[in-house]
This record gives sequence, C-alpha cells and structure tokens, in this order.
Amino acid sequence: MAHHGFVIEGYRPHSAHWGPFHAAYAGDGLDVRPDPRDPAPSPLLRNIPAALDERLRVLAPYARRGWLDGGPGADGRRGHDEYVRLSWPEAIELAAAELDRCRRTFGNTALYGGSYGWGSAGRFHHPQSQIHRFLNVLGGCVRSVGNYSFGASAPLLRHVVGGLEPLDNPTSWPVLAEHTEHFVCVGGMPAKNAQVNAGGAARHTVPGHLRAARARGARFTLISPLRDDLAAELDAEWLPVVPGTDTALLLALSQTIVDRGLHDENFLRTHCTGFDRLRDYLFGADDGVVKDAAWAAALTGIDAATIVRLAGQMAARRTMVTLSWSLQRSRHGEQPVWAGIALACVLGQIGLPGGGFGHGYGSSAGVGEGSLPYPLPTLPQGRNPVEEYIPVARVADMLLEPGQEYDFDGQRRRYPGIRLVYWAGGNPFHHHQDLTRLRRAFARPDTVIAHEQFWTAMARHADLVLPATTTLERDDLGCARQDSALIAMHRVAPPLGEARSDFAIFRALAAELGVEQEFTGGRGEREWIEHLYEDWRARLPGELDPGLDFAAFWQAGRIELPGKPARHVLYEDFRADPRRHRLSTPSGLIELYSAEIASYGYADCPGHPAWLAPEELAEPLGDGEFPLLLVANNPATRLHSQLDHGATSAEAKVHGREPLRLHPDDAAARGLAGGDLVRVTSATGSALAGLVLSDAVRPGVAQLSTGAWFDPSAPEVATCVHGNPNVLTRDVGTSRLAQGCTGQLTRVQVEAFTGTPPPVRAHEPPRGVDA
Ligand SMILES: Nc1nc2c(c(=O)[nH]1)N[C@H]1C(S)=C(S)[C@@H](COP(=O)(O)OP(=O)(O)OC[C@H]3O[C@@H](n4cnc5c(=O)[nH]c(N)nc54)[C@H](O)[C@@H]3O)O[C@H]1N2
Ligand SMILES: Nc1nc2c(c(=O)[nH]1)N[C@H]1C(S)=C(S)[C@@H](COP(=O)(O)OP(=O)(O)OC[C@H]3O[C@@H](n4cnc5c(=O)[nH]c(N)nc54)[C@H](O)[C@@H]3O)O[C@H]1N2
Ligand SMILES: [Mo]
Repeated sequence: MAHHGFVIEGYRPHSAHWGPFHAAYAGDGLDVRPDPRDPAPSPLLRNIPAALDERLRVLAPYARRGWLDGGPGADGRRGHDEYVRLSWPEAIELAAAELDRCRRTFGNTALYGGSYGWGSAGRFHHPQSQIHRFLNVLGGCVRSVGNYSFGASAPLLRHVVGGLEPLDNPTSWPVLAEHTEHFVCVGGMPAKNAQVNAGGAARHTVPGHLRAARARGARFTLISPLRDDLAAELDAEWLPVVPGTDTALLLALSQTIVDRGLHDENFLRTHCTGFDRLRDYLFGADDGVVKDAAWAAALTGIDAATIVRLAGQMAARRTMVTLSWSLQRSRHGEQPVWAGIALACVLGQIGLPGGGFGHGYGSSAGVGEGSLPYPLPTLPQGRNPVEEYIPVARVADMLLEPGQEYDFDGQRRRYPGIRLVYWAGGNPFHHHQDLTRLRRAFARPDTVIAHEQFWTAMARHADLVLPATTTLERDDLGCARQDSALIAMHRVAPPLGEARSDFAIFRALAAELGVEQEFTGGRGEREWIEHLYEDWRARLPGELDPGLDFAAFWQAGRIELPGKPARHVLYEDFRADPRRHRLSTPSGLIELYSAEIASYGYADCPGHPAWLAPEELAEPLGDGEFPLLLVANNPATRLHSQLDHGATSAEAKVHGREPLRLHPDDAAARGLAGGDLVRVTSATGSALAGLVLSDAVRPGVAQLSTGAWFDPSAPEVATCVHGNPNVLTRDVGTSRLAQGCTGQLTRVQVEAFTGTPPPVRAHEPPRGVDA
C-alpha cells in the first residue's frame, strides 16, 4: 500500500467527521494517527479508540421488558425499564411485525422517520440515507425538514436572499485571507468548531487562513460572551455582548452608519428592497424608539462610544461581517441573521472580495472551503410518497399533541398522529431541548425502534434496540461536499459482539417484509460501495477523472478531489448586474423588508429585522430567581454526544461531570471555587456539573456545552447528574416563521452542591444488560 509515502505501514486509512486518520487494531486496542497531509489535525481524534470500548457498546439486539411483555402501547416506563436480550431472528421478526401492523392499521403517516442526527462519516453507511431508503420502500413515513444547526436561518434566507448561498458557498477563505481588512465576528469563529465538518474534512485550513489574514494586518473584533470564541493569536478586540442581544447591536451599527451618512445609498437602491422601511424603524418612525448606540448599549452591555467607533471603522475599511450559526439557535434567532445582512447592505460591500457577510465561518470546517461542482457518491433514497412532515425541532410537540395546529413559514399545519418512531444515527436525548418534556413525548408512541452503537439515552428510551457497527467495523467511502479528498475508509476491526451495519439490519427487515430486492437493489455492501464509486466516476467530467478504478482507488487509500473553484466571492455576479443575476426573491433583490413575511402577520417575526427581546432577557442579568444566562454551545472536546467517554472528552470532566465555566466574580459572589461540584437550575430542570473558573467568560454568563450523556438516575438530586444542558433549555421554536431550535440560551442559577454526589451512570448499560 505504498502511495505518496503517506500510508503508514500496518495502518489503514479511515475518516471521521473531524478528519482523516490511519488506524491499526491489535485486538485489545486501537492506535490512531492523524493524516500527515492535514495541517491541523483535530484533538478529537483521541476520542476514536473509545468507539471499540465494549463496555458501552450495544453488543446484541435487545427489547425493553415492558414492551416485550405487555406489547406495543404508550408507556411511561421508557427510559426506566430493563432490557431483555434477543437473538437476531427474534429481533427482526418482532420489528418487522410491528412495522407492518402500524402501517397496515394506521397508514404510513403513523410512522415517524425524521430520525435527525449526524451519524458518522461515510457515504454508503450514512444512517439517514439508509433509514430513508428502507422506510420509503415500505411506503414512506412522516419526515422532518430543516436541522438543529441553522434551523432559523434556512427559511429566513430563502425569503431575504432567495437561497442558502451564504451558508453553502460564502466567499472562500483564500479571498478573506487576502482582502478582508476587518473581521467583525458575531458569535466568533471558534477553533473548536472548525475541527468538524459533516462528512469529513481532509485538511483543516481555517486556523491557517486566519493566521494569514492576521499576518497581513487584518483586524478582528469578537462579539461574543466568550473570549475564546476567537483564537488568542488574532489579537481581537473583545466586545463581551450580553447573549441574545446581537440584533440590537447590529441595528445600532446600521443606524449609526446611516446617521453619519456613511451608508452606501447606491447599493441600497440598486440591490436591496425595503431600505426605506428599515430606515423608518432604525430612526423610530414606527415606534418612537431610535435604535442608536445609546439604545443598544443599555441592552447589549457594550458602551455607546465603542459601538459608534466600531461603526466608523467598519465603514472605513473592507469589512466582513461573520455571523455564527449559534446566533440563530435561540428565541427570535431569525433576527440577528437578518440584521447582520442588513448591516452588510448598509455598508454596501456585498459582492466585493473580502467584504459583505458570511454565515457560519468557523461554525464548521467546511464553510468557506468552496463546494465541489459535481455530486458525490450517494446512496439513492428512493421516493417518500407520504407528504406529511414537521419542522425538525417540533418533534416533542408532534408526539404530545397529535392533531394540534401550528404555524410554519406562512402555512397553518397540523401534527400527524404517530404510532411508531424509528431512529438511526441520531440522539434526540442529546439534541432536543427540555429533556423532561421529551421523555413525556417518547412515552406516547406504541413503539420506538432504534439502531445504536452505544447505550445512549436514545437506546434507553427505545423498545427495540438493534446494535449497529461503528465505521471502524465496516468499509466505506469518506468525503464531504466541501472536501478536498475521497478517503477509502478501510474496515479496521471486526464487528463487536453481534453488531451489524444499518444496511445489514434493514436488509434483514426488508427480507422479512418481502421487499429485500427493492431495498438492496440486488447489491451487497461491498458491491454498493464499488458501484457508488464507479457510478460517481463515470459521471465526472472527463478532465476530472481520477484515472483509478475501484480496486486501484481502494489500494491507494485516497484520491485528491479536483475541480473546486480556487476563489469565490459571494454575490459577485449579482453585484455586477442585479438584473441579469436576480436573486430568487420576489423582488430579485436582497429583501430588507419582506412583504411576504409581513403578510404572515407573525408578531415574533415581522416584515423587517427588528429587536424582539427574548423571554430569557425579560429580567436584566443578575436579577431574579435565575440570574445567569447559560450558553449551551457545541462542545470543544467531542462532536455532540459522540464518544463522550473518549479520552479528550473524559479528560475535561470535573469529578466525572461536564465542566461549567463561570467568571471568577460570579463564583466568588456564590462562595464557589474552581473544582467545586455545582447544581445548575432553570425553570425546566436541574443538572450537576463541575465548576471551572475563567475570565474568558463574560460576567453574568455561565457556559455548559452540550453532549454529556443524559443521566436521570438520581432524580431526587438533579434531572441530570452528569451535566447535560438540555435538561435546562426550553422547548420552544425560534418563531412561527422558522420553528428552529432554541437550545443555545437559558436562564439559570448556579449553586454549590453539598450533598453526597450520586454516581454517574450514563456510561453503564441499563438493567438487564450484562456489563
Ligand atoms: N442546547 C443545545 N442543544 C443542541 C445544540 C446547541 O447548540 N445547544 N446544537 C444542536 C445541533 S447544531 C445539532 S447538529 C444537534 C446534534 O445532534 P445529534 O446529531 O443527534 O447528536 P450526535 O451525538 O452526533 O448523535 C449521533 C448518534 O448517532 C449514533 N451513530 C453514529 N454513527 C452511527 C451509525 O452508523 N449508525 C447508527 N445507527 N448510529 C450511529 C451515535 O452513537 C450518536 O448517538 O444537537 C443540537 N442540540
Ligand atoms: N468540536 C465540535 N465542533 C463542532 C460541533 C461539535 O459538537 N463539536 N458541532 C458542529 C455542528 S453540528 C454545528 S451546527 C456547529 C455549530 O456552530 P455554532 O453554532 O457557531 O457553535 P456553538 O459552539 O454552538 O456557538 C459558537 C459560539 O457562539 C457564542 N454565542 C452563543 N450565543 C451567543 C449570542 O447570543 N451572541 C453572540 N454574539 N455569541 C453567542 C458562544 O460563546 C459559542 O461559543 O459546530 C460544528 N462543530
Ligand atoms: Mo449542528
């Protein structure tokens, strides 16, 4: 396997969402080495050996005791019950019979296959593709639309700029590194998040591009409650904003620029619609409130002089307004994105190299990497004949309130009545908000089926748990849309216990239900992988053909993917000629006022960007029963809840609990010291966490990242004794427009925990499973 000298002797090429690596398995342990071509390999690679930790793996099919004995039906014991081991034939027969009963008795609209979640890297074994292909063969299911990542932005962007280009293909990094004079980073560009990209990241380039921009003299302003949301080496000016108030800050920047006559009147006239309406709002023509720097200072905690100075700097230089995805993962999350776009329009630099705005730089390794101009090898999912769907973050509402009406992006819709929930490759007890409510919701269906690798909270709330292999135990193709290489993901280890790939599980179910041929298309796993590769290759433009057949590619371990444009400027064509390159908005222009949105009559999302105070800020920070604002951001030490027991994740825990960061002054005011065990409470629940003091946290703010496995084993002490922040968050949509998730911000109190700490049991198997 000698190839370019990059293949390490005895090690096999493989890939994760956080990058390529080489691995060798010795039977008792896995050795993982970063790919030598990756300039900034992710520390998350150290979590990977934990994938083969048998103690946490689901090693055989299991049924929940109450379901096995009592049959299908609503059951509040989900999440508390013991499990009974099944043979594979028993498990397949039970699952197939129940799928068949539900679809025949209630119709396919009674099956929920939304199954949101990241799964693992790998084009063929992509769990969402597998589950959708399977359920589609069975006649379809209720699906989910949107995501937890930018659930508020996607519908908003369609109205405001007519598509998702600012997310999918913003101005590319090399252009920013060369041209941007001032990065105004709202929500930061944290190095922790740029480790990860859905599907993989063959080369981590973001840190290098940022360093290059800084070396050229670019200036950075960080607008965030956490100083480490931008690398220290960039010497950013830190404006520690009150979380949830960015809209006010962005509006005030626009107001100040317009007030001083520094705005680009021409761009606003030729490329935007509705500036007059926005200006009226900025200057208080509608409500008598001028949205100036003094007004914003009182809300944001950033003083007026600083806002005025920043406005002047932005107008004087080539400025990139970067809006992180986190900004929109809270109440009225549509507004900071719209206000940020409006600010970029006022500056008039959209379409110029290094100017304008971008959405998600640093939120993911792929944003700004450019997109491959051809499709990737992809498993066809078939067609879902069921038209019913829900906005993804409304899953608990759907299960709790069948038949209930709700609003979504101009439509009045009704929740379907779900009997069977099927999940593969995601963990709602990681990603959803208010987990106590989610447990009530999961008590409702007749049956819950999950494919899981580990005894996660999702597995523990399922009636049938079918053991899935990890990528290490199967072959696959690894790459992402924004990637620069296709990785031959070689199987590294044999399947653990009786685990099977999702494909093999669905194949067995399909055979039992008489639709095997339809599901497999007559191919086995290896044949599919080979077919996906060869089919992909055959469709490539001739000049991009890698020239390797499957066998040669598999041997080489990797091919570089050519064809990505080296340089891209968002809306360059539109800037040059807005009539020829109309946006897909009703006006063809950027909509600073959307008549369409206004026509919906939503008080929580009016026709132009507006400051709508989130309920979280009904009281000033420091006041009331829950005086702190909790930032529940994505974790630095793992991807979501994946491999929470891995080395990088485990090392950061304090007394085995998730670290909660607090400013030293807030800790002192509570008599707390670093290393203390604390109890965090909110209006919805409570969690134990380990205290870390840091002056990188804005006073009045606490930070507890997502991803500690939900541990409800000592409810008398806390809703979760391990530190999962989603027991604290609220389960409400961003607005009636997008219904996005609002997990990022919650009001909390933090106190010393003085009792006897209960053990963390999240990483032990449930009752009935031999450890
Ligand atoms: N409070 C709060 N909550 C949040 C967020 C926040 O900012 N704040 N962020 C949200 C965001 S942006 C996201 S994207 C979501 C992420 O939410 P998820 O994507 O649901 O989280 P993961 O932990 O990645 O869950 C993936 C699950 O799939 C399993 N898995 C992996 N590979 C396979 C496979 O091949 N087959 C099968 N069957 N299973 C597999 C893993 O074991 C894991 O349990 O969380 C959201 N939740
Ligand atoms: N290591 C790692 N990387 C990841 C992930 C992971 O789980 N682990 N998840 C991936 C996924 S699925 C996604 S969608 C992206 C998420 O990308 P983001 O949504 O951008 O990431 P977060 O870490 O949730 O938030 C980024 C920062 O925003 C700041 N912030 C929060 N609220 C506010 C606010 O109201 N105003 C301002 N100005 N700042 C605020 C917080 O300080 C936080 O650290 O990350 C991806 N990258
Ligand atoms: Mo996400």
